[in-house]
Amino acid sequence: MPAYRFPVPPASEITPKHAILNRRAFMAGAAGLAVAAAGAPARTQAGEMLKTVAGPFSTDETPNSLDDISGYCNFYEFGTGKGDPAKYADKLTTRPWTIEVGGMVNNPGAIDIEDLLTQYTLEDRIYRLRCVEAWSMVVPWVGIPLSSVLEKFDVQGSAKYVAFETLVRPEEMRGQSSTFPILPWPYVEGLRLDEAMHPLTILAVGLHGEVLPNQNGAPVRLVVPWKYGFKSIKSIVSIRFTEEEPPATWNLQNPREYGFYSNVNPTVDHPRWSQASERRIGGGLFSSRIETQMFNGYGEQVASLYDGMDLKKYF
Ligand SMILES: Nc1nc2c(c(=O)[nH]1)N[C@H]1C(S)=C(S)[C@@H](COP(=O)(O)O)O[C@H]1N2
Ligand SMILES: [Mo]
Repeated sequence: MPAYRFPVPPASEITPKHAILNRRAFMAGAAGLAVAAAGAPARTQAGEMLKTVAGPFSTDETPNSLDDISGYCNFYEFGTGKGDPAKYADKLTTRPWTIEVGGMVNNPGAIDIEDLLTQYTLEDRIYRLRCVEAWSMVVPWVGIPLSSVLEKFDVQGSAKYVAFETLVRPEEMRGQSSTFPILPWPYVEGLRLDEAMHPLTILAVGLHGEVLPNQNGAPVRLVVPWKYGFKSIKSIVSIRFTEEEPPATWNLQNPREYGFYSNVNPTVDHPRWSQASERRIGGGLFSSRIETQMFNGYGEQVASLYDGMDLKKYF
């Protein structure tokens, strides 16, 4: 955790994109070589400031602290406790890292993490994150619209969904080798094509101006802010376009409790608890309870995607 403790740069200090390339060239020099010789642990990536521009759609709510966001996580590959990912995720090696892209595309291929960090404009997007467990945070992500990353693969006209998969590496992900089976691995998720290509949907590579802490899904995770947190799959290694609705981990586990759509909806309760309000993490024991907003507050942007759909049936 302390490895990720860095100040957020004031807007005045955000430098243009060419600067990151210069800085990387520098890192690949003296400092970079020393690190490479030592085996380049994932940790060396942390602490690097990402050069970003202000992206659209940010909420003006105050972001949660880096401690809150990186200390209170759901990432069952590292255990079921909220503190387990922070304790155990530093074992994960995040280089080299590629996402395979295939299925119904004309140009199947792969995305290399270094290309993601250097060949795209990285945007600051402060989004609400609402977990299905009725807590929430405000996270200043650094990300890239998923649509702009996927366009070069040339999606076929008959594709209707996008399927995502997380890494399986039990040697580094202790939850995957637990004697008590936590979930079937890999963790999988899916979106309808229009949801995946919506401008709010991003691949996040950082938060608070730094590369992602491992426990938040390094080196690259999905963020779909109008859906419950479990749709925002972490540490992605595969993206495939499909004609059929793809499997989704929590929906497979318990389809009565977790639907495929999982849009944040205060009027549709979880069978075991209310979804009308949420506890905003931060402020310790006295963290405040606030009303949950339809589509997590992003209704203006996304409500039209669900015109004519019964959201109680397709929850
Ligand atoms: N691979 C994977 N992705 C995952 C999860 C997980 O257990 N494994 N948990 C999900 C849940 S339930 C939530 S609320 C968010 C939490 O993201 P955060 O820990 O970065 O806040 O990640 C989601 N993505
Ligand atoms: Mo969640």
